[in-house]
Amino acid sequence: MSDELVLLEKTPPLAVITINRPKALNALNSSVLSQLEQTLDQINEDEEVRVVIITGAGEKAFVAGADIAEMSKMSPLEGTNFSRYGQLVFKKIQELKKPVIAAVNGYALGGGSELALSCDFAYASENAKFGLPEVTLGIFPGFGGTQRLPRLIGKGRAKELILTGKMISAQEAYEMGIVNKVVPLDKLMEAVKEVAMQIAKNGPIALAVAKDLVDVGYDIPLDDGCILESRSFGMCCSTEDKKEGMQAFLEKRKPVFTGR
Ligand code: DAK
Repeated sequence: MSDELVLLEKTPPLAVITINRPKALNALNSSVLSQLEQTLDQINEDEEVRVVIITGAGEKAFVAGADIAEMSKMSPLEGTNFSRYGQLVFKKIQELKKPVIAAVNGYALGGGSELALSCDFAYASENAKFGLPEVTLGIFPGFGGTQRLPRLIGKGRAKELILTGKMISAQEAYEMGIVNKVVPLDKLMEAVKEVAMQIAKNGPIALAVAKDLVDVGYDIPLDDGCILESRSFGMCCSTEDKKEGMQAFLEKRKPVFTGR
């Protein structure tokens, strides 16, 4: 197994990012966050990559949270910096120009749940467990969990999870809308790659704009969101991909999108 804390496996049009600290159940320390940020920057500019998948090394954990050993020693200033940096990295995932899917293959706790929440959507294996146990440690979620979870599943259910710190099964997470699909562990990557390939066939500019419109539009009034949608649609009409997509339909062939 590699010493790298974050692995990147590129098989265009897909890229798989693996958090690789299995002995610590892939807990996120400063070094992991920093390598994750560098990997995201690299992928964002890589035109061969159309869809990104994030998963955890091993069969036990996606990510068991922020690194408790590292956090236990932090001064207030270090804690602030760690928090700001984690939020920045997770925002990069949300704002990546390509769709990002979480393949949750085990424990997704604290910062691990927040990592999955910062992706565009998640699939989980049957053994996966979700939870935000921060309050049991005397802290609270700080990588966006108090903000993204209620937007996804509603305030009441989000507060129940955040305030109890309890763990829930993959099936419960599915019923709440935290994950879109639950499959056996040995079928997880296959299922995620299948949906990723379905997405990767589509126009990359349309994907980037649609992802952004959903995220930005969610937090603004409907009328403003619709204006944003119209203007973005106008911009899309100037792309070669729009011309190619419609031409291909009329010529009864598959489109070849270039992202231009
Ligand atoms: N950090 C560091 N090490 C961890 C870890 C974590 N989150 N989770 C597990 N490990 C390590 C264990 O210490 C153990 O190491 P060794 O003893 O072997 O050296 C190894 O991984 C295997 O774990 P266990 O022996 O505990 O394995 P079990 O199967 O018995 O239990 C478990 C699995 C997932 C139930 C258990 O490991 C566990 O409860 N882990 C902690 C889960 C947790 O509480 N996660 C939330 C962490 S707090 C903020 C920003 C972010 C955050 C908060 C604020 N601001 C910006 C304000 C985020 C906070 C968190 O994520």
